[in-house]
Amino acid sequence: MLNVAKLRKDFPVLEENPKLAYLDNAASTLKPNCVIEAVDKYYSKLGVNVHRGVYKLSYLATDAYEEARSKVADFIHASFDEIVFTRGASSALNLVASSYGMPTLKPGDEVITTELEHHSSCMPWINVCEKTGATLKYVPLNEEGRITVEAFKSVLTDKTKVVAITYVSNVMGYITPIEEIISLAHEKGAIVVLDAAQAVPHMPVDVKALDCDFLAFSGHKLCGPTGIGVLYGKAKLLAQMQPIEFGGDMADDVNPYTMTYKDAPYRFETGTPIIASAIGLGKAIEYISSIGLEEIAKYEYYLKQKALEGLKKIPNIEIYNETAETGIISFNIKGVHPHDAASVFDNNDICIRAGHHCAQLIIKWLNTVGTVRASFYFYNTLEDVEKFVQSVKEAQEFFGTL
Ligand code: C6P
Repeated sequence: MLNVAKLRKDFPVLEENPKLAYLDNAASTLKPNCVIEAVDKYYSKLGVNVHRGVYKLSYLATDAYEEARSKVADFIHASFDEIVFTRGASSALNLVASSYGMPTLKPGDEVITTELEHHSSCMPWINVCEKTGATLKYVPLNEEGRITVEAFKSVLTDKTKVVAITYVSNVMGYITPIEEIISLAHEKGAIVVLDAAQAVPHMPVDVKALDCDFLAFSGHKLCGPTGIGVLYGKAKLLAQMQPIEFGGDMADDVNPYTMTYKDAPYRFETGTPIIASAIGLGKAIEYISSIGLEEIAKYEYYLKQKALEGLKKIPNIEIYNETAETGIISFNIKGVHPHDAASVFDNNDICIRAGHHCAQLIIKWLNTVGTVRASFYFYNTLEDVEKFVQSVKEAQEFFGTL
C-alpha cells in the first residue's frame, strides 16, 4: 500500500483544503510542490527561449527542455526523437489526423474507431474521412459497452488503413485489449493511433512492447502542468509526415518560393515551445515514477471497488461500468439529472464530473443525458470514498429518490 498520508502533503491544494475530496482526476489531477517548483525555477532562474540564444542562459534552458523530452521518452520506452511536445492529447491526436491521415487517405480506404472515444480521438477522423472520402467504421461494443477483439475483427478488412482507438475510456474506465488489436491491425497493414490520455497517468505503458504507431497523452492528467502533451510516433512514420504549422524554430532553409524544415520532432514544434510546462512534465514523470505506476493502478482500483461496494448498497442507482479495471465509476441517481446531483457533491466539498465528459458517442450508446463520474488517483483516501458514498445518499434524500 502507498503512504497516502505522506503523499498528500506534496499537494498544496489538499493542504489548503483539508476537507476536499477531489474525485475529478480523469479531468485533471492536482499538482505536487515539486512540479510547481520546477516550473517556478525555470521562470525565476532561466526564463529565456530555447534553441535560439547563443548565450549561457539559453543553453541551460535548452538543456532543461530537452532533458524533459528524454524523461518522457524513457517513461514510455520510446526514443528521444519520437517524442513531440504538443499542447495536450487533443492537439497530439489532431496532429496525426492532419499530418498523417489527411494526405494518405483516399476514397475506398477505411478508418476504424469506436463509440468509446473521447471527442479528441474520434472527431479528427470524422473530419479526415469527410474531407478525403475514406470510410469511417465503428467497432460494435458488447453489452457492457466494451471493445472486444472479436468485434474489432468484424470491422477490420484489407482496406483498413488507420485504427484510432482509446486505451482506457474516460467514461467507462475499461481497458481496451489493445495488444491483440494492434497486432491484428498490423497484419492488415493499418497503423494504430492510441489515445492513452487515461492510461499513461495510471498504469505502466511501454510503446515498444505495445508496438503502437502513435500514442497521445496530456501532462495535466499526470500531475504535470496544463498546456503540455505528448505525441509519440514511430520514427519512420514521423519522418514521412509533413508539418501542419510553419514558422519559427521548425525551419531549416527558407527561400522566397521554397523551404525546408528540421527533422522530427522539431518540425512539429513550431514557434517558441511550451518550455516551462515541458520542464514541469519531466518533473511530474519523475514524481509519479517514484511512487510506481503498478502501485498507483492497484490503489485506484482498490478505492474504486470500495466506492462501488458502497454505491451498490444504495437503491435507485444506475452504475454503468461495474467491471471497470481502473479507478473510474460512472453512474446516475435514477430520476436525477447528473448536473443536479453534482451540485450536492459540490456542497459537500467533493469534486466530481457530471455530463457527457466530451464523449457523446458513449453517452448516446448508454441512452442517457450524461453520467456522474468519480475518478480516483493515488492521493485519494478511504475517507474520500466514504464521503462520496454518503453524499450519494444525501443527494437521494434531497431529491426524494431514496
Ligand atoms: N478528458 C475528462 O474529463 P486534453 O483535454 O487534450 O488534455 O485531453 C483530451 C482527452 C483525450 N482523450 C481522453 C481519453 C480524455 O479523457 C481526454 C480528456 C477529460 O474526461 C477532459 S474532457
